[in-house]
Amino acid sequence: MSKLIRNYVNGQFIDSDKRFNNINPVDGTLVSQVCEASKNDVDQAVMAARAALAGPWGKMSVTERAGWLYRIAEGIEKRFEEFVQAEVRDTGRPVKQARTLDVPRGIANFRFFADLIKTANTECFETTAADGSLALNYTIRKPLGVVAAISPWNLPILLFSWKVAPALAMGNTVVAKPSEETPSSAALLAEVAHDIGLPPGVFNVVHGFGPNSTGQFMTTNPDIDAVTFTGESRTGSTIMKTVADGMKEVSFELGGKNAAIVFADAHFDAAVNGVVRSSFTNSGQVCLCSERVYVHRSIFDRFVAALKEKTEALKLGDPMDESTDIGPQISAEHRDKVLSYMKLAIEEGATLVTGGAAPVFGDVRDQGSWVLPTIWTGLPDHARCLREEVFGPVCHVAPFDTDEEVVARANDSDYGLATSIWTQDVTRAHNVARQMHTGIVWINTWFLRDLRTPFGGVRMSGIGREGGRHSIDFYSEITNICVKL
Ligand code: TXE
Repeated sequence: MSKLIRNYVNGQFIDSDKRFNNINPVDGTLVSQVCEASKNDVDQAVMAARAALAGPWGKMSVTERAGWLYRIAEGIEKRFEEFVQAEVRDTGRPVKQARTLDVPRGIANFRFFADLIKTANTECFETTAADGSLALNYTIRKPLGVVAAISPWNLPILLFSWKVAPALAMGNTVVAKPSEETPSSAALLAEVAHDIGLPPGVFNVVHGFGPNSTGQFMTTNPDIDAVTFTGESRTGSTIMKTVADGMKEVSFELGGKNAAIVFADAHFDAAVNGVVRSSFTNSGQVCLCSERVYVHRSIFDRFVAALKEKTEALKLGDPMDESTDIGPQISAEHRDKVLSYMKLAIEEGATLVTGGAAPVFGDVRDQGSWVLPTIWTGLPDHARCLREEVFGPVCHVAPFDTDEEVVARANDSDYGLATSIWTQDVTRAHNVARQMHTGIVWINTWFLRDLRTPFGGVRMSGIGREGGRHSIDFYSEITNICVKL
């Protein structure tokens, strides 16, 4: 029997008459029913979060607060396999990915920010006043207040905890909404918080959709102090307009149309394997995935042939099978969007190297949301398929001749999240890296993350950075205090 997922408001699990279905994209079966939070539920959650700021949570020492984060991490660890199953059922992601990346990172996010706040420092300056006497300028950090955290479906627990953990670490209270497509791991996190006795109102989880639903009720609530959001660029823009009047702080991690650049001197096999990973991990549903691949003309044909061979060897299958590489798309709606780009690519003049359609399994998976990993060549740079984020297992491979040319073409995008560069020439690597208009550049690797480093993009890819001290900066307010001695 499917489970009922309820909202977690002020330390209570609350029901609602309005419910929606959570569907397993592997075969279209029902995973759970989810209570959609009403405007009143969201208002109650924000009020509880506001009240909790004035309670013991707001007066707690850093060490005590860090203790709560460590206990949350332990709580996830104790229910590790339940979190793994929740992630796999909601998304169809391969179980090996949930076990090695998603859930471990969820745990690590809480531990990392608990460690970080214990050593976070502020500034102090000695200033000479006009009369020659000294003054001390020092800063103190305070929580922002009530943080509204809205997260997407592609990396559910990883991105949800990436917002909740630093917000709590800095002493804020949180009203958080997972994507309507992936409510289960956030619901489990609410259970963990409840079971360890986190004070009521500190962490609230509300479920529902965006427009005219829970997401909009959060962003239009005048009593929130900040919004942290990961999702589509257009949604970011809508949220920004919504919160402009109240002058709320925003942190946005949005879409990407990332380039991978493979030079003739790259380690060939490493570059091929790297591009397979960067294009098809999580079935292409990572904001960092490279949908535009530029390969030096001298190795182009060999590279495309090797990429085709490796891509066709990827195993689509039962996500619970440890050998599965590729799961379905998140939903039938998203699969249809990806398939529409596959049709458009051909209309725009692409040559199909592999994929380009939904697979036919001849079993229950035909009720699911699958598409084949797809490679195109031959599109002109202005093609919509090269300018718009598809967010599926697709990449286009184009030849280039010179460094200047490829830098200009890779930068010619409305987005600016990540670039990966493949070369063994250290001077070229650094020269190209510093010219990229993206928030992140990887050289001879992809998606190698250190939680201390800044994460985020430029242009339509976002506003602000998160990670390490950048998260501390976003999730706190600074007051400068000047003392004349
Ligand atoms: O994103 P949305 P969706 C891209 C990807 C994908 C597309 C749509 O191209 O195909 O976005 O995915 C909430 N006010 N990315 O529909 O709509 C929503 O309920 C407040 C890129 O999932 O942006 C969900 O919790 N909230 C990406 C969250 O916002 C609103 C990750 C994301 O939903 C809202 C995912 C509103 N008006 C998709 N509208 C990345 N960059 O990592 C929606 N929401």
